[in-house]
Amino acid sequence: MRRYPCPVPRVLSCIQPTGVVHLGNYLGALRNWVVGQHECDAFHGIVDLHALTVTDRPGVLGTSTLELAATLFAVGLDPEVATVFVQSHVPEHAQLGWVMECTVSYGELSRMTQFKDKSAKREADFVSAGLFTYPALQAADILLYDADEVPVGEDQRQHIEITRDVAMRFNGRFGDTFVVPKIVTPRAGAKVTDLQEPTAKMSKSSNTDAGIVYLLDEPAAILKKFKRAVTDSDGEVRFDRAEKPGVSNLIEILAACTSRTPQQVAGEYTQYGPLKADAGEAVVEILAPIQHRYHELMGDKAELSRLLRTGAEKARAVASATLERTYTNIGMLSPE
Ligand code: ATP
Ligand code: LTN
Repeated sequence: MRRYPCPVPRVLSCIQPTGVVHLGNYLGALRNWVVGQHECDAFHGIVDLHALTVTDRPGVLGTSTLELAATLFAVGLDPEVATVFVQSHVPEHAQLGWVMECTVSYGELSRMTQFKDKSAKREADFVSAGLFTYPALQAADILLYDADEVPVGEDQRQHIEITRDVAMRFNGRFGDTFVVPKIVTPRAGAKVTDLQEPTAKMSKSSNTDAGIVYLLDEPAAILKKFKRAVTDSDGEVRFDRAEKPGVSNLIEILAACTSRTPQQVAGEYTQYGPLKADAGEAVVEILAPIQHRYHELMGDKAELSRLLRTGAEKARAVASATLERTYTNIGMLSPE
């Protein structure tokens, strides 16, 4: 078990460097990570090894990893406070990942809905074995850091459950080694839907750009996307996700950007035009300092690399102790 208990819970969450970060990622998740770093011992990994499960083009993964790192720092993750690291910079992930592959069963992996969905979507495409064993690597990400809590959305619940199961199985076989993490429902972030298709969530993998607000979109593009947002024809401003998904999405975005409740915002508008314009302006305003900081960071790659090196060193200090404990508890022959 962890030797030195922390006074605050250790919380870990990771993000894949695939696709471009959008407003849904920010308002729904990243903004909470920024608040959370001051309340707990926060670890955030950019999981480039996980992205390998669906990457087959050379030369793109490093760039998207760097861009995602700049984004995480730009939204406010403070490298002095939180531990932000790139997964492949901490070789213990791959090493413990193998141990986890030998602890999880084929049957358990076969039941993962993410694997079933993603492999079905890839149809005739190549389905790597890594896509199948992905949850074993994810378990390693979590267990390496003695994480007490893992805040994830509903889609990741199964992967955290499997992590708990393999941790308990390993502890049962080889003695107390891993902290069994709790799944925590993240503080409610805004749910952001596609501006063109307001019943679908805003998603990196959606097929049109017009409905997605990217974190790095220019102000004019953002305002245009809001101006063209799909609403409905009854003309009444009311917060009602089921009946009025488009209008409610605009209300929720504006509320999230201005720290108000959707009901407060809804009460202030009678027409769609001003609601769209104000939601667009509020997003432009909230993204401006983030974009400024992002471009500053991307202009100083040496500094960005330094921040990631510091993160990787902090991460390795914890991860290497856990891996060593794991090998010792199994009773593997030490090279010394
Ligand atoms: P994909 O389309 O490939 O599933 P995604 O855009 O959903 O990607 P993820 O990388 O799966 O993004 O998620 C990163 C984080 O952002 C997760 O915590 C997820 O819950 C959150 N998130 C993603 N989309 C939204 C959204 N539209 N509204 C609120 N939160 C979101
Ligand atoms: N599978 C997750 C990303 C992820 C993760 C993790 C999340 C990889 N390792 C560890 C929490 C903890 C996803 O697809 N969003």
